[in-house]
Amino acid sequence: MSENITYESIAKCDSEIYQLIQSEVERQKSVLNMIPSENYVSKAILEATGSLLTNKYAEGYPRKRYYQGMANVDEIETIAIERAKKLFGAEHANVQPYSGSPANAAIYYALLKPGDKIMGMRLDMGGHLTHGHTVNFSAKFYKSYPYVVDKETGMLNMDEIRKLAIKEKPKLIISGYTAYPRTIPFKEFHEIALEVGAYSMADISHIAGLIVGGAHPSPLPFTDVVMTTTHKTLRGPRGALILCKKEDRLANVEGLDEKQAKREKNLALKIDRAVFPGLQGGPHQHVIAAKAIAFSEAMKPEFKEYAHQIVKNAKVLAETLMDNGIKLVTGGTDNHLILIDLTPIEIGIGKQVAVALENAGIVTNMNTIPYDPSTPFKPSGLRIGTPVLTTRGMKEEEMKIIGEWISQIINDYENEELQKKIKQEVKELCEKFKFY
Ligand code: DSN
Repeated sequence: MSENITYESIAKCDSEIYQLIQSEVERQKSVLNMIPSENYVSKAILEATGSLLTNKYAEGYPRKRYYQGMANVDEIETIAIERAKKLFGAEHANVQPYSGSPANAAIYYALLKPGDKIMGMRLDMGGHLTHGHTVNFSAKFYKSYPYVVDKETGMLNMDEIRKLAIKEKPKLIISGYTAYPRTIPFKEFHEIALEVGAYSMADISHIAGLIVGGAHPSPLPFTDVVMTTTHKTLRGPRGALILCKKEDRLANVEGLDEKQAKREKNLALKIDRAVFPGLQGGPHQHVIAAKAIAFSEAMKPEFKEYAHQIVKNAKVLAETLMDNGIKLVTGGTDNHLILIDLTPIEIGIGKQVAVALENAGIVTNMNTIPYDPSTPFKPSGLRIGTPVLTTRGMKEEEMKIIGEWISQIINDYENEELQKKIKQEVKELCEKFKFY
């Protein structure tokens, strides 16, 4: 797939920004982008995010707004909602969240009271800041009881997670991660939530594209609330989406009259009201239009192929790395990402290796590994993924080549000559798999 994009108007009005955008276009074309949370969107999505829908204020929801001139954006938002529900098999969808963190904030605001207990995975184990990390609002307004992965295997230990849930009785149990390379047992998480009287929530930001493409089990329809960003494997614009059940199975209606009880039981309404007016103002209608396009792209048969190819590519890449003696957290992958444990080479060298790889045209990110003997600023891991390479059309054959390059750099990360040589080879490979 190859897409031509030009920015003639920006060139005419602001040469400084134009030059930087052009450099970024060149960078994205000429490197192997292996950051697992990034992707390259279609030209249709770029056009929608650059459209004049950005000019419109639209506080409220379709047919319940505070402004006139809503005919087109009401239609667009309604289409986006209906497509999201169909794509994921959800009872209710809110397409307004600006991004993942605000979406998670809205979910907590809808379901919890300040001081309620939440349980998500610890950040340094592969969780997310908004799942209860100490420096984040999620642990300031709520009491966080994080779970960890098993020290031996690097995998989720559902017995331990269940024990913690029974002990702490959280109001919300969160599954979904940013650096976990294995299948997530969403059903088991929901069953634990049922057992302890908690809401179940799945943050599927990383794997939403795999889920709708049939390459990872879905947390729907049973999970109470599901959140995803739209710009990762789902390959839409930068933004987020909340999906939920219509009914709040934990609603406390004691002492309420019929009308109040009906409202209290309405989970969809609680989520919508938490997003707006609870947290956000005017929704970004240009992004909502782009989300609608992304949902439609994700319903096409070729999206299924893409989702399965992401996983096939990651598995071949993981095998190639391990054949070269590279250690992987959990010993492999089931999804789009691989977490490399660099401690056998040296503790705390994630950053140096990420820089060495970037010098060779391979863009990744440093990451903590579970039970990292170093610090988050000097972690011992490297996170890599296959979504962008798959979007560009690369397959198993290319993964073997790339796996060899990454292994060589890791094993000799101070060798600048090697970096230069591989950079040239990377450029040649990228030329064969043009996207923009
Ligand atoms: N920053 C995202 C990631 O890279 O995984 C998570 O929000």
